[in-house]
Amino acid sequence: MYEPKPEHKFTFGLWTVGNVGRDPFGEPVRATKSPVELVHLLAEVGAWGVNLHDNDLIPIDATPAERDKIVRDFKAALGETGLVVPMATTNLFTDPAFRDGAFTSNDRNVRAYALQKTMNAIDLGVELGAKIYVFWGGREGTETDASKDPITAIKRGREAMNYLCNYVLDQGYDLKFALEAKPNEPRGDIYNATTGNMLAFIETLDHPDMVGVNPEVAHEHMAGLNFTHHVAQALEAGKLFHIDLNDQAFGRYDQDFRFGSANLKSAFFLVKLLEDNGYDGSRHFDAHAYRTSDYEDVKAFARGCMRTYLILKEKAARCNADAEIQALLAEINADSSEMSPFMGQYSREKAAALRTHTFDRAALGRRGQPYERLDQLVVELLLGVRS
Ligand code: GLT
Ligand code: MN
Ligand code: MN
Repeated sequence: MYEPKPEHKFTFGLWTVGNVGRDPFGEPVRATKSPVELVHLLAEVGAWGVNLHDNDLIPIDATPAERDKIVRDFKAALGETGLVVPMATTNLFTDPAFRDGAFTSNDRNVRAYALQKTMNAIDLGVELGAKIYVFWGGREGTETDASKDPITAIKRGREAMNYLCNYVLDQGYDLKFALEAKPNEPRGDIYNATTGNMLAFIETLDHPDMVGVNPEVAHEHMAGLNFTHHVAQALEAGKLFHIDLNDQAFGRYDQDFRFGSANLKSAFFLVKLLEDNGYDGSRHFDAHAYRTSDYEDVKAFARGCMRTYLILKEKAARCNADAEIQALLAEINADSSEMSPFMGQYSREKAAALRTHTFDRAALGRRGQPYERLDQLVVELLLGVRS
C-alpha cells in the first residue's frame, strides 16, 4: 500500500544516498559509492529518479574523454534500471575558487568561471533529460558586510541569472530554473535567504516565466519559519517548480534528516498542501542518513522518506474525508453572504455602502473558534486512533 511508484515522482540526489558522513568534526564513515552503484541502490529501494550536480558525476578535473566515458556508463545504468534524471544543478560551492561566492564573488574572473561551469553543467543536465535546473547559492553570501555591498551582490546575481536564461533560450533547451534559498551555512549569511526573497527576486529578472523556486524544508526551518506557508506562496504564484523534502529541528545546524523524522505534524500539513493542490513536480528528498548508518541503513533511510510521504498522503485523504473534521471546517467557514454587497472586487458604491454599515464589534469579538477541538481531531487522525 505504501510502495513507491513512478507516478509519485520520488527522486534523490546522488549526493544524498551517496553521502559518506563527513562533517566539520569527523571523517567519512561510509565508503564512497560510484554514481552507477548509487543508481542501482536507488532502483533497489524504488525511487523514480536521480538528480545530480555536475561534479557528483564528473570530477571537476576530468578530461573530455573521461567525461564521455563516465556519461556513457551512467546512461547505461539509467537504461538498465529505468531511472530518470528530472533535475540537475551545478556545484558552485566545493572548489576553493568559490570561497567568496560564484555569481556574487568580488573576483570577476570567478564570476565568469561560474557562468562557464554552469553552461557546461546545463548541457550535461539536458543531455541526461533534465527539465528543471536548480540553483543553490551556498557560497553567495558573506561573513562580514565590510566585504561586499549587498546591492552590488543582488545586481551580480541578477546579471548571472539573465545571462543563463538567455543561454538556455539561445540553445532552444526545454529547461526551467528553480532557485533554492538557505539563510546561512556554509556562509555566515546567504543572500536571498528565504523562499519569499527568491520569489521577489525572480520578478526582477528578464525572463521571470522560466524561473521558479526549489524550497527546502530544512532551510526555512533553520530560519525559524513555517515551511508550509512558504510553499503555499510559491504554489499560489505558480512558482513551485521543484521541492526539497527533508527534516530539521528548529535552531540546529543543517541536519538534512529523513523526511518526517523531526516535525511530523508540519510534514503532514506540507504533504496535504502539495496533494490537495495537485503539485505535479518531483518529490525530491534532499536528505541523508544519520552518520551512524551503514549502507543497509541508508536504504532504510531512503525507503523511510518515501513511505512516510505516502502514509501522510493517505492521512491527508482521510482528513479530507473525515465527516467530523469537515463539518467543523464548514461551521468555521460558514458565511451568511450578508457582507457580499460590500466586498470582493472594489467599486466606489461598495466602498460607500461599507463605510455606512454599522458593525456590532463586541459581538464580533465574542465569537470563539473551536480550533482546539479541530486540532485534536487532526492529531488523533495522525496518531492513528480515528478510523
Ligand atoms: C547541498 C545543499 C542542498 C542543495 C543541493 C543543490 S546541494 O547538499 O545542502 O540544499 O539543494 O545544490
Ligand atoms: Mn539542506
Ligand atoms: Mn536542497
